[in-house]
Amino acid sequence: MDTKGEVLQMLKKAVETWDMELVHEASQNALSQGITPYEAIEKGLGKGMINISERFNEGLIFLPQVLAASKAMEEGMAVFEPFIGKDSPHTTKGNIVIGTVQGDVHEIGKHVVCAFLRGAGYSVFDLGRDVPPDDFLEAAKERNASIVAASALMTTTLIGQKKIVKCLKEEELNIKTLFGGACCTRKWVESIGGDEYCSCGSEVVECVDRMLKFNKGD
Ligand code: B12
Repeated sequence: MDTKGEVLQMLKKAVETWDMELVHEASQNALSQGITPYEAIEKGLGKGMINISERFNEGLIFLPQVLAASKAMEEGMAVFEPFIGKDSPHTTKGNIVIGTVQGDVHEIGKHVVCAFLRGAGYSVFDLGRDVPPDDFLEAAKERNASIVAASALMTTTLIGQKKIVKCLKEEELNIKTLFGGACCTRKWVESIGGDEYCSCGSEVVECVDRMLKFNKGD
């Protein structure tokens, strides 16, 4: 029987080697060992993706390999998703509209964030990738959202987050904004008048819980 550490390593390796068979084997192994989906995603699959990012940055691998690893990560997440939030309450804690900003197709990190928030009992409406600012606004009104969240992975697309803040402020809607993504920082979010920044999936639930509690106290 593999130890928990070994199974997490297997998940990491499966993404690093974009080995679909290993992704399934390791994911099933994790489930049968009672490893939580959160741990499997953050400490297993996610660690593999971080390693892929580093190797890409160092020029050791190229876009096709990154894409293959991304697919392996998504495949693994799909195995865990049905088990996330199985024990969470059926009543929703609030509606969240999320998407990746216009011009940006990166969405693995956003999927991690969605999975964790759904698991914590929020209703999450994922608009996908390359989403224009107006679409965030319309979806937020339609869904009566408490929070609009947006991911941006590129310096060139960060501006999309600023446009979302502008759109929401123009309509004077009482909706909070939450931003993240590799090139997004707390300083940037403050500079555009956004409400919150969160750097990773494992902290997002705590962050959103805090934001909405603050809302209720208003
Ligand atoms: C995977 C990847 C891709 C995949 C995306 C697949 C997919 N389905 O998403 C593919 C191959 C398609 C791709 C394409 C491109 N990519 Co790319 N890609 C990456 C890479 C290697 C990893 C990103 C990733 O998935 N990480 C794993 C996840 C789990 O982490 P994460 O995204 O950071 O998310 C976590 C947190 O940031 C946070 N978070 C994320 N979103 C949100 C949102 C909210 C609301 C919150 C609260 C938190 C949060 O929580 C997440 C979980 O912990 C990064 C390198 C990097 N260092 O980020 C480059 C990177 C982002 N890509 C880059 C580039 C340039 C491109 C391309 C333009 C390449 C090209 N020349 O064609 C195209 C983009 C086309 C476009 N218009 O968008 C650059 C951006 C440079 C910059 N600073 O502007 C990077 C940084 C690589 C580099 N060093 O050059 N890419």
